[in-house]
Parts: sequence; C-alpha cells; structure tokens
Amino acid sequence: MATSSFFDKKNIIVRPPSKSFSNALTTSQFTNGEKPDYNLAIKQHNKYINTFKELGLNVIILEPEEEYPDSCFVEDQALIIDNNVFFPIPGAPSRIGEQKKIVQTLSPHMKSIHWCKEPGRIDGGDVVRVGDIFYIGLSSRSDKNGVTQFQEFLTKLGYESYIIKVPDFSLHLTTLCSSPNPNLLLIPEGSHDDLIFTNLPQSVEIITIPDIETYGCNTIGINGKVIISEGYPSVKQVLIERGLEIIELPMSEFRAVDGSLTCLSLFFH
Ligand code: CIR
Repeated sequence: MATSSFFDKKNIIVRPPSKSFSNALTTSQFTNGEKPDYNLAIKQHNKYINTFKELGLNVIILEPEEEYPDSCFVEDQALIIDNNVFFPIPGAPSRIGEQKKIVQTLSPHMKSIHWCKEPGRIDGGDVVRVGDIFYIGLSSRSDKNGVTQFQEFLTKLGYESYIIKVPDFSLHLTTLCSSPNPNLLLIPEGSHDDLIFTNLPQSVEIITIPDIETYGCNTIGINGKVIISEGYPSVKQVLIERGLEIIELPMSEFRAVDGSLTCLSLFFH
C-alpha cells in the first residue's frame, strides 16, 4: 500500500477476490468493458501472495467476502502510517462494509486508531507517500472533508502533506503514480501538468512514462526490489536502468476493474 514507508513492510494483509469479483466497480478506463475472469484473478492473486511470501513477509490472508465484489482491494480500507491507523469512510457506498474484518485484524497491532467522521469520504488509494511527504488525491472517491481529516491525523504524527486534484479520467491518485523508493516517482507523461507535487525534495527524480503505460506507473518497492505489472516495458526499463531488481506480476483481471498492484495490500510492521 502506498502509505507504508519503504522500510516498514514486514506484515501484509491481502484478501483474495470473491466469486462476485466479476461485478466489481469499474470505470472501464483500462478495458473495453470486459468483465474480469474470476479463475484467472485467483491465479494472479496467488502469484501476488507467493511473491510476498518469497520476499520474507508475514502474509495474512483474509477470507474472501461474497457480499463485496471489490473487497480484494484492501488498500482503500485503512491508512496505516508507522503502525498508526486511520480508518477512512470509503467513497463508494457499496464498499463501506468491506472494512469490518480489516478493522478486527489490524487493530490489535496498531499503536493508535483513528476514524474518519461523517460526512468525510476518503479512499486509501488516494494517498501516495514519497519518502516522508504525503500526497493526497481529491477525487471522485475522496472529498475535501475526508482529506482534511486525514491531513490532521498526519500533522499529529509530524508529517507534511499536500493535496493533488486527481484528473477526472482517473479513479485514484495511486492509479497514476507511485514512489518505488524514496528517491523515485513514476508518473504518466500526460499527467505531468496536472500532478503537482508541492515541496517534493530535490533528491526525488520524477520519471515520466509514456501515457500508453499509465497503468504501469503503480509499483511496489520492497527490500531493494520493485514489483511491477507485467506488460509495461518502459516502466521496466527505467527501473532496471536505475539498478533496481524487477519482479513482474500479471494483473490483467484487476486492471479490468481499476485495481493496481498497491490496491491489493495493506502493510504494517
Ligand atoms: C473500485 O472501483 O473501488 C475498485 N473496483 C477498484 C479499487 C482500486 N483501489 C485502489 O486504487 N486503491
């Protein structure tokens, strides 16, 4: 998930897709409206899980939830900063009930627990951490009230944060960018003028990726390696050029419903 620091990925929470997954919400931004294939999604999700096991993480696997077609996208349901958690109220009404099991699972491990209050709305997928600075997307899912509450939580923890207006064509801020390590930020070419990263440290290199590979800009950095989606050669190349070891994962079924690599996990230490 996009709020954990580069160094604190020890435990990971995932939830496999349920059989209702083909009814997950989608903007069809990345497809022609085809529904995802449940069996293939399970195979892809297993690879995702095995990757983290091989990387030495403790993987906590929640039970699939039939009632919630989008419930594999756990990133949206909790914002964990240094083992302090802010539980958002998700922007999509159909996704609010997904949070229950995550609250039960995470809470015993957290140093402090905070809750978004009505009428605020914010999805975890709208938060991107670059080093120790947080960028928060104002989007169709995250409103000013929810974002402001989350910023207050960050301020109490001693972190700077800035708001970025997410372009209408995109679901979340994490749909468009990621920071696979504290010195890198990947963004698509066409979003360059829209995504203003205020006070970005000079040490951070912004790498612009061709628009055709927008989906590939969502990556997960872990233990000196970077997990990327399969089929994004420019993303792969720029990261290899910077000396990073790449792990590629097939993500087609999640992409069909606007889900990227970071959306499928929650990390804590
Ligand atoms: C949704 O529309 O909510 C899901 N189909 C996709 C959620 C993706 N989550 C994320 O970017 N963090």
